[in-house]
Amino acid sequence: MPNLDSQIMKLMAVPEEIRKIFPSGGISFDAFLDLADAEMEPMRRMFADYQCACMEIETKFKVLNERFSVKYDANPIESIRTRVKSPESIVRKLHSKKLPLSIASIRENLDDVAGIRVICSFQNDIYMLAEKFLEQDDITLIEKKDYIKNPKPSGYRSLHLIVEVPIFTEEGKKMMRAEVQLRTIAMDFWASLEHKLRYKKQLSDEQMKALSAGLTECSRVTAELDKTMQGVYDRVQSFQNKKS
Ligand code: 0O2
Repeated sequence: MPNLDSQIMKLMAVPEEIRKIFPSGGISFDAFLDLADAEMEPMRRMFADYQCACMEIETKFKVLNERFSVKYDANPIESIRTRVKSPESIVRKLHSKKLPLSIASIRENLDDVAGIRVICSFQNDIYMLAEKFLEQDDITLIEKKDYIKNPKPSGYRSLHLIVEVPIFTEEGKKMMRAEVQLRTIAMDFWASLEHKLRYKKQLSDEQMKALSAGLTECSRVTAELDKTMQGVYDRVQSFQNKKS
């Protein structure tokens, strides 16, 4: 993760047009910069705490992957990515939810400052990993959102787990919230491309509508692909079971 100072420097360079998105009286970039200035050390500690939460959870999934690779001779996890939400994105989210801008408000109101994305080979692996992760006695499930069984209108599919995990620091134990997103390679492929396309600018409503239809169709195709791949995997497993 780039360090906080460099992220704040980046924010300072935000052009005037973007700063204007934040009306006077609401949260502004300048207010964020004031907060960062006044509370630089607590901010640094907060970002470090979220980074630690990402590391704790990433390790838990790495451990599960290792154990399953010994037991089943296959790795359920293709890759894991972690990120701490950027200050800019935090300001935008607080502003869109009309929430106060403070360290306490970030901790209380935002569940996804620490984000962990686990990319799995097959759809069933997602549920198996989620179950084993949530069984761990230091993990508290706050909320589960199953966008695989109930995809979003955009076509977005993933399993989201909002959890609380302890981190052990020189200041003692702290409970941290994090958002874990579990997806297959196909779901990730769709979400990454959709993210890129959706944020292309200067598209008319008609063009946006045409884009939505195409993306919904792509989501349907990737869901079909996941189903077929799971079927192939299940057959391979049954062949192997017959052999042994
Ligand atoms: P980023 O940059 O990925 O962090 P929330 O907005 O979190 O308070 P909400 O809307 O219920 O509450 O959250 P949701 O939709 O369960 O999960 C939000 C995250 O899921 C997003 O984070 C994306 O990462 C992902 N996501 C949700 N819907 C879509 C979608 O339609 N397309 C894509 N590509 N990703 C999606 P952020 O904060 O939006 O962004």
